[in-house]
Amino acid sequence: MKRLSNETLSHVPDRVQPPAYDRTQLKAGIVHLGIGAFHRAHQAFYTEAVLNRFGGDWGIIGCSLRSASVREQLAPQDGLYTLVERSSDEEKLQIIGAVTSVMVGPEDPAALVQVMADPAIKIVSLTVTEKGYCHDPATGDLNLENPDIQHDLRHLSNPKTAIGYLVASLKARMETGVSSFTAMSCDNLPNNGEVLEKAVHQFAGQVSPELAQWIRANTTFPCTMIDRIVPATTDADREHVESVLGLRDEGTVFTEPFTQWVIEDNFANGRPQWEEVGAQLVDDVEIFEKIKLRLLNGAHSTLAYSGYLAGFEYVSEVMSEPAFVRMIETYHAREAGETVTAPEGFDIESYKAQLRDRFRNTSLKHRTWQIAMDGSQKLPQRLLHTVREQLSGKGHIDIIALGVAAWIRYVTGVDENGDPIEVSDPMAQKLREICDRTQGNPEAMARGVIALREVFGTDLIDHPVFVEAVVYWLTEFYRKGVKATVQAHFTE
Ligand code: CS2
Repeated sequence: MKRLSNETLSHVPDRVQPPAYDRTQLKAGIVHLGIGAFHRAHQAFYTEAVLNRFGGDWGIIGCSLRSASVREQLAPQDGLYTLVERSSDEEKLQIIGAVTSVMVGPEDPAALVQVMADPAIKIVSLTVTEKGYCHDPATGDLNLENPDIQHDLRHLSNPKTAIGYLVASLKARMETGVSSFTAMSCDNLPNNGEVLEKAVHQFAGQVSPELAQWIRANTTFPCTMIDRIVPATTDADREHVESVLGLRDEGTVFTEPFTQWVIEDNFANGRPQWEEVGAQLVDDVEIFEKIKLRLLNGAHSTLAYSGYLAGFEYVSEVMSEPAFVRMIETYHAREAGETVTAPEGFDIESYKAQLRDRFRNTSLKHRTWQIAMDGSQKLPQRLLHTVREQLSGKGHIDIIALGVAAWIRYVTGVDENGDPIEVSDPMAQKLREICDRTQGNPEAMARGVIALREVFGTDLIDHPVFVEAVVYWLTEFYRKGVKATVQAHFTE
């Protein structure tokens, strides 16, 4: 079967929307670090819409900082891939042409630094996941003990981390008199621009005061709120696209129709007209980010751990179980709902109902296991900040405590049938050791995990209300199982 490419693009059927601009004229103005499925379904989708409307020089050089798999998918296809938007009863296919090439950092780090230092590059954007910031999630400080950060401080011209690449290329720009780019985080972190800025400044401060000063004066780090559910692509997805296109597309991405992007309008060196194609350019992103992280991601993580343990493979399956839906409705109404105030004109009740509908989308195969990844990096901003706010005002924390207990039960690495769980988390080993040591004693297990300062900070360790609530749920899980516990507590 022929591959999708510039040459075969004209063969795609009419129901598939191709790029509307001349790709041969497309130049790159953006380098994106972390070209996974999420970027291809979100920022590249908005940029494609800008190119479709205005043409221009905002093509994207996509970079992988780890494996070569995306390059292998996209290079033979000249960067083209199919984006499939699926609701429960409809699907829309579009070919995205915004990606001009894909680079693999580890193959030649200096070459990537050089590309990032090119004056044509005006924006470097990132989706490198929470752990890619190499920071301490509880304090937000760059973790100077992180072995990859230590490597980058010693070998700045051949970096490994996103932070190292940013500082190395900004240093090259300073030394050659090239104006700075904008560094734009698109990861699911509160104040993601500030997190990135702090990490870059702390790293640059270790390199030279002059560089740190130059970055402070020239580089901007807008905050963004990004939202679109993008499950990992499956073989069945690729086969489906092949049957529609009559061409093989190894790089296809499936997503939902919903999409939202709120961007702080703080760019050092120009930007595409994303506001013309649906993005919101605003002065302050914080409230949007807080609403999304707490109502969407907090619910997602709670559903993922409890749902996985209850035997559900996909989020839509968890949402077919009424007790789990009631649990999330209660979480939305009370715990997360009580800590967010919607901006003027934002109908938060419809937003919550819409979120639950999005989770119910049966045409997306979103695995609970996928969301369960990296809990140690996600829990602080998704659940624990809410706990702190609620505890300070004696608010509800029950379902958050349930979510934390489900996470602890999950990272034991053994499910309720005694089968292994593949726990993917930078702290997996440490977590496993605590759980193994305290096996059979849910209270000791909960206390042992909550003592992890990197995740829980220092204030929750001895908080009697929080600790007691987590111990309660974990004990229930071991006694009755997760599904029966949720059913017992969230029946009408
Ligand atoms: C999910 C998110 O994998 C996860 O942890 O909660 O990726 C979620 O799908 C997106 O944030 C939706 O915008």
